[in-house]
Amino acid sequence: MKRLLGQTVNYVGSWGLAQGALAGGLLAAPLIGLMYLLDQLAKFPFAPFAFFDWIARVLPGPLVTFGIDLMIDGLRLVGMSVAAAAKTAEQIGAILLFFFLAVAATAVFVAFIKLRSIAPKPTSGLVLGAVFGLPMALVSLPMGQSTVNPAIIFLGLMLLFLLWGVGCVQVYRRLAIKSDGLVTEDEIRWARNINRRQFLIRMGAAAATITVLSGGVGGVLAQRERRQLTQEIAGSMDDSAIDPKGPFPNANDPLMPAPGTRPEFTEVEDHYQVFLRTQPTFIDIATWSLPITGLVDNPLVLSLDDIQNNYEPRNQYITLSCISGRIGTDLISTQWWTGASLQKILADVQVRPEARYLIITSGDGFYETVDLDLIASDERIMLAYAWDGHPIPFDHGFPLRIWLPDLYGMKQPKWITGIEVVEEYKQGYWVERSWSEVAQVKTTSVIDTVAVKEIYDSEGQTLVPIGGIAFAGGRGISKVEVRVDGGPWAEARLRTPLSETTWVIWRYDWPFAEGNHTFEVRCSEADGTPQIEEDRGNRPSGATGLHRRKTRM
Ligand SMILES: Nc1nc2c(c(=O)[nH]1)N[C@H]1C(S)=C(S)[C@@H](COP(=O)(O)O)O[C@H]1N2
Ligand SMILES: [Mo]
Repeated sequence: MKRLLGQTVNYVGSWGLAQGALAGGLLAAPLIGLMYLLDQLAKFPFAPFAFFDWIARVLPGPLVTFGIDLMIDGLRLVGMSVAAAAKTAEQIGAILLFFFLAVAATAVFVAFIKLRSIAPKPTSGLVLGAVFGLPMALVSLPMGQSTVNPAIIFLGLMLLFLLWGVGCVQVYRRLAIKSDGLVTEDEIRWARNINRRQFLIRMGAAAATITVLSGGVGGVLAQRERRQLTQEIAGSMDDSAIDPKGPFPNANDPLMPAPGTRPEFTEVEDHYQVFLRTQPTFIDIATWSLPITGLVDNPLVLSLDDIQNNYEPRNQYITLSCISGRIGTDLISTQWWTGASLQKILADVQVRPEARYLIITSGDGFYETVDLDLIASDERIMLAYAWDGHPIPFDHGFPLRIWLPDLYGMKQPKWITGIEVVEEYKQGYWVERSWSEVAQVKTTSVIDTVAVKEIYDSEGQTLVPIGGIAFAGGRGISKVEVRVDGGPWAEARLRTPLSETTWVIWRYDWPFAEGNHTFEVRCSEADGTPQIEEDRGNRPSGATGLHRRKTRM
């Protein structure tokens, strides 16, 4: 009981917290929806993603990795493709996190009020909105890609948060204050007209309507923008100058992959994606150029045209893989890359003798260091601008990314915005977060399929096609072996790879036997070095161990 304005106010005892949380959650949904709409309309930073990205950047590396691991394990547990679902899961996680923080903020606010026995005035919601919104807005501001004045963005976001706070307190008051304790004439009239359940239903319906409408319109706008950007990117470059990949170099190989083996060539839209932010980075080609500065005698600022036209294009079938992949990974894909040899470009900037490294920076805040000796030793290292004969899609690094044979993706910046030639070594983004400094691809082999349904008879035997991939970075594969139920290793047949830097498709036709069986695969590098069989997790240097598949037949 508390005297306020000469009237008695009576709060529903322990229900207050839950009702505060309910109010916070009820209004957090439309808040999220409206922020999403503003993001699509005027490129406002979307606070749930911006906040999530901020956390991922400032938290200690092991904690971030732990979070990512948890998510990947979760996806695998429910049998989802990590390559396809990871970003979506992350985005949903970011929105849920924001939602629960909003709920928690409201509950804490209510707890504070109850503790102090204050009867909240509607305007006290401004405090709630400011306390929750201010850090969110401040963290979000630098994440936006908007051309709108940052002050306007800040005010716009704060306005939404303040409205949310005021709304929360209003809803809370309506839910938590017993009607006999209402304060103003207005409230008493209000309470007479609708009861608490009706109020909740109406509020819920209104909140849901705003959420669905703003989310839906935002979604449509987002799709339209994606199409627009894709078109813009397609028009940013003279595709006709890029070699089409033509027929596959191994088109005549008689060994057909076992049915169910992943495609040997990954279509661009199916290529796995990994990037540190919640959303891909879009680089506006109208204002983009590549400065190469630092310890050079002839600093250059190259346009995309320069890189494409001044240097002999190099084409290469390339398998790229991610160090976070587990045994049996699907964070691995094979594409046709085109770019300019970094050796040739560096020759033009005239690197000084004392220089030892390149520091490559990216539009999303990512960076990596590349040893100049490595570049000098391999002319294939390139700054790539095309995949499958077209500009690299914006999720994959438009307009420019580097390729370093034999290394995991984490060493290979996309969305390159600058190259500095330096003498001092500096750890890259993921290296700072306790991943491997070298990140050389670990040799791995995967059973994609035990094609029980494709069982067939040949020369008096009944055979089951089994197949998959083997990959050893730039070191090549000489042998793949399969073992059934711990028996002897039997050699699989290998299909000629698309290039010396792609995975190899293998196939083993196994004499069928009824029952439960465990299949295992291992491989050897071109020089005979066997795949590491010891089970070791992906961190810090990439997973090792044998891939197994159990099948009942
Ligand atoms: N700028 C930038 N480059 C990046 C990353 C990133 O987050 N930002 N991720 C790296 C990682 S960990 C991998 S595995 C590859 C993935 O490239 P893809 O998404 O085109 O498959 O990009 C690498 N380059
Ligand atoms: Mo990666």
